[in-house]
Amino acid sequence: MKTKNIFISMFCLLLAGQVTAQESARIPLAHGAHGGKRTDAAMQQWREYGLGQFIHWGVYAIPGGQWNGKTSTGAAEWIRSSGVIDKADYDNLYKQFNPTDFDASRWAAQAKQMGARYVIFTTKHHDGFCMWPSKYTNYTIAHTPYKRDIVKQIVDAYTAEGIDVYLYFSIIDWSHKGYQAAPAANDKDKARYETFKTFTRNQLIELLTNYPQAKGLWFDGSWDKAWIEQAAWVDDLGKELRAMHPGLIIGSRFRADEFGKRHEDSNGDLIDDYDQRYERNLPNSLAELKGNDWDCAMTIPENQWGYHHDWSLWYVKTPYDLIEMMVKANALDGNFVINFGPDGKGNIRKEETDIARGIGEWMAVNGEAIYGTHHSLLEKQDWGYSTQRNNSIYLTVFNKSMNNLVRVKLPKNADKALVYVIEKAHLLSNKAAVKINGDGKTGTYYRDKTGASYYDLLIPDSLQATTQPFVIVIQLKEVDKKNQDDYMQAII
Ligand code: JFZ
Repeated sequence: MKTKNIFISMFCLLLAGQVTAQESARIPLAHGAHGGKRTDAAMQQWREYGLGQFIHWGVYAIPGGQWNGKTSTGAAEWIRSSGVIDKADYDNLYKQFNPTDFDASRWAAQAKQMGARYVIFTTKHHDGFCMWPSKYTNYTIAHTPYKRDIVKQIVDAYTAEGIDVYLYFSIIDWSHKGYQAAPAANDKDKARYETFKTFTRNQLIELLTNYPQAKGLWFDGSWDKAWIEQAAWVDDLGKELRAMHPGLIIGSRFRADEFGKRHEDSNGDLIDDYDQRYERNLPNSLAELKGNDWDCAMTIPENQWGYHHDWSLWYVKTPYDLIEMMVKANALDGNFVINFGPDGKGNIRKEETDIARGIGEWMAVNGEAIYGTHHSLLEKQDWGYSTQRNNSIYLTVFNKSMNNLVRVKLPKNADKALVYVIEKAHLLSNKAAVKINGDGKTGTYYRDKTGASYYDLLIPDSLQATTQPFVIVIQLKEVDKKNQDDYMQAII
């Protein structure tokens, strides 16, 4: 009896040991992440964008979420599978796609004014309709009354404005006979799926060949089991595309590793160049990001990407809402991308135009706090978010306190002999100096038990009634602690 128990405990110990060893061991992966964070110039440029524009445009813009008096409350670009329109009707919509009002240079000028540094454009959404004249299918812009290549017009107009172009491409393609969401169950389906793989590869090579100015590919719809199963092939395809297009940027929504893990591989490493999981959803801390690059694509109403006639169905974000999200994203080292869904004639709706203008006006004054900045050394504080470039820290204030002070908490210096002090502060909008409570020169400040110090910045009279977030730029200095006229004080 006793020996049996010993045996059992020994067995358990052995098992536990194995589990721990497994947890810490890295799994050798042929198709996981390849290498660490990119340091090349193309990726560096991507990191500095701060703000981008997304455009969802295709034949779904014609119904605009409504058909024969019925309204779909789902995403307008998904109307084909919403039940409000017959699939056959949807599949014939391209015969009437004739966006005669479309003027790519007008859209590009608007994006420029908004402050967007890159655009992501839907070359092909899940329906499979191609906004470029692909030679691999007839379901393209070339076979509409409009005829002209829309992707080319977008690429040319945005590039002319100095806005980098990224091509959105859906792996789901409801128009292709070989497309399947589930893994092939028999040889016939397998053979069909092979035709779809060839088609997908051809189209991607075609896009990079036709539009060499494109900086990257923004993949979508890659969650299908059938696609996930093709990990090795997809990985090879990615390598092929990168080889033909140096600097090409691809997010984490393209491929899975050989164990079917997406975004992060089986070792927890980010697959490809940036994390695409923050869709309509912002992270809350740097810690959860694990140092990875990331973008956040955001809709203006909840989950509407393509044009929808009736925006009264949802809360519509204001420029203020979007500016706050954008600043937060940048304070956490991400890019923020705002989606536009033009209508079937090629017009950007008034609500979106007004939002673009509102954001653009703010960016024209405060863009320095966004472009090329990264998270600051300050922790998150109640007044808003902070970003940093070199020695300048940008405090974007969203919450003004009743006493018109911005209390800034500076971290404890790693060097015990030193403390951080705010050397100078000014308003980004007009460069006017911002007063520091007490005497900024001698560094009167509060310090708490943890060694953190606090400075109060006085909000200038001119801004005390503002309804807009504003930016105060501070410069920190590290000074010898013993020279400091500081005092410990209990503060709220
Ligand atoms: C996809 C599309 O289905 C949608 O139409 C739109 O194009 C959007 C940009 O991408 O939708 C998604 C994709 C991923 C998530 C949510 C919606 N996600 O990871 O949470």
